[in-house]
Order: sequence, then C-alpha cells, then structure tokens
Amino acid sequence: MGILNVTPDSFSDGGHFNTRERALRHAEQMAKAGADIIDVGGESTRPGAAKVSLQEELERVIPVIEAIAERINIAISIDTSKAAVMRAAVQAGASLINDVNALRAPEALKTAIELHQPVCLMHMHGEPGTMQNNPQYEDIVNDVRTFLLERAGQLRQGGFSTRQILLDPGFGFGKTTAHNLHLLRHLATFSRTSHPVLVGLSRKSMLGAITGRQLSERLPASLAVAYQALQNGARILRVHDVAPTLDIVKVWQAIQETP
Ligand code: 8Y7
Repeated sequence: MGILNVTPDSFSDGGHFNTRERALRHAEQMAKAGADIIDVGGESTRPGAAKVSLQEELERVIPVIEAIAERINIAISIDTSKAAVMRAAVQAGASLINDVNALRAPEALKTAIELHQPVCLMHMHGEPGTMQNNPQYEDIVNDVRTFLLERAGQLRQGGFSTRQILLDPGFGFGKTTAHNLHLLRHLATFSRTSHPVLVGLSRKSMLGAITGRQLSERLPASLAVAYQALQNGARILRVHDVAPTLDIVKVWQAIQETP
C-alpha cells in the first residue's frame, strides 16, 4: 500500500490544481513501482496536526480518487475518519476504508456498514493533538487487541466477514518507542485472529529514536521493520517507498517458499 498524502503544496496559488496533478503523478509512480493499493489521505494525522474541515477534505481527496480510478488500474483506499468522506470516496472509486479512528466518529460505523467495503480498523490511544503525552497501558498488546476485536465485532454484526476487516495496531498513535517495539514483537497476536493485518511503520519517529536519523534517512530502518512485520504475520504494508519495500517482500516470499 503506497501512501498518497493530498495536502496543499506551498507552490499552489490557492487553487488545488498543482496538488492534484502532483498527487496523480505520485500515484502513477507508486503503481508502476508495484503497489497494489494507493492510500489517499487529505487530513494529516501526525501528532499535533491541525484538523481539516469536511469541505476541505472532500475538495482535496475526491478529485484525486476520481482521477486515479479513471487512469490507473489499482485499488484505492480512503484514509479518513469522517463518514461523509467515506461515502463520497467509495462513490468516486475507493474500495477500502482506512480509518485511524476505527469508526468511532459520528455515523462512521453505520456508514461503513452501508457501504460494505473492506475496512482497516486502526488503534489510536487518545487524540492526535495529545496522544503522545505520556501514553500508558495496562498491557499494551492485550489492550490494543481487545479494542480492535470489539470494533471488528461491530462490523461483523453489520454483516462483514473476518477477511473484510483488517486490523492495525497503529504504530506511533499514542505509543512510546517501547510500546511500538513490543507491539511489533508480538504482532502475531493480531494475525492469529484470522483478520488480515496491516501495518504502518514507514519513516515513523520510533525509527528516528532508534537510529538518530531524520525523516529522509529512514528507509533502511523502515525496510527492517517491514521485514519483521511480514515475518510476524502482517500482509499489507503501508509505505512511502514502494519499490524498495517490494524488493524485501520478494526476498521474504522466496525464503518462505523454500523448503
Ligand atoms: C497509519 C495510517 C498514518 C498507520 C494506518 C504516518 C493514515 C502517519 N499512519 N493508517 N495513517 N496505519 N492504517 O506516519 O500506521 O504515515 S498517518
């Protein structure tokens, strides 16, 4: 899964044309590099990021989804927590809902059930603005697992099958580096549920904490954790660097297929 952030660039003159064109080119590059899914997001969920209005989020992501659906043969995921964005995105061609808030926003659960597209439920402790302020857990693996299975149960009651509900422990969302490492080490707890497991570790700050590297220098560390995630049962990797990630997926697969 290649990450496509659709947030206005500093060169755009108030309109969204440059942003859209750049987003489409980036999507084309990731598709060519071998991505199976493009995850389109219009609201930054990074710690401390400003919230985006519904209108603004729709204006950012919907034209991009329409353009990708029209021009590229690839699955499109919509990264949103808002019910109205989910609805418009699926209408425009998205076939996966990626919600870092696990359908807790008003109407989100009901809307996802109506739309009946696969959903990725991600665990987040607290709110983006404050989630990194001393997060605490009783037992992180169990707490995250219990939360995700409760949310999954809601979708199952709405007629979803286990395979249509992806689980994601939400690396970096209200977690210390120690919490993240513990979740990665015990990721098999999530794959053992029979739900597909999706992870987002690409360039995250825990990798900066471990290696001392800036964002732009975190590819080797990102590949190392991607490999470990595959080994522990993850089947969808949400990444910035599609081509290098696909290489490590191929190496991992070749090793798995060897007796
Ligand atoms: C994740 C995510 C982000 C993640 C899923 C970033 C939207 C922060 N991280 N969605 N989104 N899982 N499912 O660094 O880990 O990419 S945004």
